[in-house]
Amino acid sequence: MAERMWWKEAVVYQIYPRSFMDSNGDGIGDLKGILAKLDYLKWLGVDVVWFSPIYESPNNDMGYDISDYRSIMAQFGTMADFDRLLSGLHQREMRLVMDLVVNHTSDEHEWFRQARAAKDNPYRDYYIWRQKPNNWSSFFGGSAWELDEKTNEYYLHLFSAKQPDLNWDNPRVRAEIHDLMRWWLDKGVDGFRMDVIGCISKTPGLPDAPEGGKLAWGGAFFLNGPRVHEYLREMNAEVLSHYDVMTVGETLSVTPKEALEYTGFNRAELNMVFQFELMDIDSGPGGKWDVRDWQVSEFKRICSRWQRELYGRGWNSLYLNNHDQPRMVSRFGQDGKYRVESAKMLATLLHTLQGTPFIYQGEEIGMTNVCFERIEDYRDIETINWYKEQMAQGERPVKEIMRSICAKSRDNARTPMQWSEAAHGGFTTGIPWLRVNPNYRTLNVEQERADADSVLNYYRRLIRFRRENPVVVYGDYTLLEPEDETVYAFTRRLGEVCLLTVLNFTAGEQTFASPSGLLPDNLRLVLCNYAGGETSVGPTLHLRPYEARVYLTA
Ligand code: ISL
Ligand code: CA
Repeated sequence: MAERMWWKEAVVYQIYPRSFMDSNGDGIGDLKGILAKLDYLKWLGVDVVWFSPIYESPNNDMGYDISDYRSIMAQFGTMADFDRLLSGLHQREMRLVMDLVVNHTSDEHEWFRQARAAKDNPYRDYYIWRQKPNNWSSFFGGSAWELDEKTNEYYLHLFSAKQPDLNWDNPRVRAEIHDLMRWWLDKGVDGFRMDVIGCISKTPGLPDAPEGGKLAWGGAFFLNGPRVHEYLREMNAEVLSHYDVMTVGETLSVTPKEALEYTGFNRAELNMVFQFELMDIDSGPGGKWDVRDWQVSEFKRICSRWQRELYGRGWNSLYLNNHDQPRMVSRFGQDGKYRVESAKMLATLLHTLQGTPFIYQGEEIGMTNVCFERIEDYRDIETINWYKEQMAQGERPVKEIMRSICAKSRDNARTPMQWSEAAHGGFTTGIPWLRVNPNYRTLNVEQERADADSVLNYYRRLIRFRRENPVVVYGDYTLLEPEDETVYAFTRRLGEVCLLTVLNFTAGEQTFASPSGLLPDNLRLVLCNYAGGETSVGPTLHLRPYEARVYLTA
């Protein structure tokens, strides 16, 4: 069994503060709003809360463009509010993980103001400058380079032009980052989620991407770059190893082998990373907006590869959605007739795989994608830029563009939390910064709390189940029937204890033939998203649409 650690046993809940709870009617979620909901989080049973960025920011990318790492965004509240929130969490025996966005800053950060003031400014080398841009495209469309008119050079921005990339090859930059991390850790925060941390080291010389013409994807020269592990080991030695914290790095396009280089128990870098293989399952060759069908066998193959390859050597993070991704029930389940069943089915997967589960706000009530009809209702820079680009190209009909946006826009996840059937879902007494999903009248926390069979109460049960059964945290993993295109079934074992999860991924009834001889005969049903159902495992299980069952040795 792997060494026991609190962050392996924890369930994490991600809060997107702008959309969680507004306390003062300005339409923007805030820290006092979160404070008012701490008892809810405690009731739900989560151990750790992660806040998407709450630092001072011009909000070009909703807080992922930070202009001061040591102050709280005025719209969200004050440092005093933050201190109350942190102690409120600690009093309730929950921990807080902060978002650390240090691949880039805002162009309004003091470092960048200095850097662009003159070529010989001491801060110039905090960023990455060239007389001529290379051909890299940015994540948010267009070139990854912006001309700074005053000094007549270009700076690199992998994201928007208001998010200049920091130059991690400069030791002063790294020391500044270590300092600000210590500053938050000394305040008592319990760890960091590190934004695009796999992008911090760029290949020297910043070579052109070979394929493509004018603009091309330069990922080969900045994803898991040459010095990223050196920088993370240094950060661990300088900062992290001196505190009892958890860390999770966001690493785009990592394989399990690369993930082990970040998270291996002997590596002294990070505890876990977010992988994107599963999130890319429905993206075609044209990228995320090029939506394609996926197969259950493929889904199982991806999950199983990560389960197998990290077992005993590193640690998995588990997530099915977040603030950048569509709602899991709309994407991997079904948000119509079987919304409740399929949300619970996916929740069962999330909580019985090996790794640390991350719940994204609203997931626990089965919130769905929103699909606004008009582009004016969207707020996300990535969505808006892509829409404009597509319209300018004029190759695709608007309808088709809006269909992709409906499936993939990050705003699907960012519509306000649905607390009650009051106006705007009880999120605000004012006008919300992003429209509430109109289904809030029948899909909200208040109603689900009162309903014993709700998605919400099922999450509560799953979280408790995971806490009470070490096999879920530390057991090994075996996939059953890999080629089955309808059912995902796997076992987890720890010593004599065996757990069996069986999930129907379809809207039809299915049967599952349990592999004879492989399973102990004293398995008993402990969790199910329907009433009734076979309580022990015979040769054949009959599954209803999106049915989920968990069996455990008696
Ligand atoms: O959102 C994405 C897919 O639609 C990703 O390309 C995303 O930009 C990538 O996962 C990096 O995300 C992180 O860094 C971004 C920020 O916009 C995201 O919100 C954040 O999670 C830049 O800081
Ligand atoms: Ca507010």
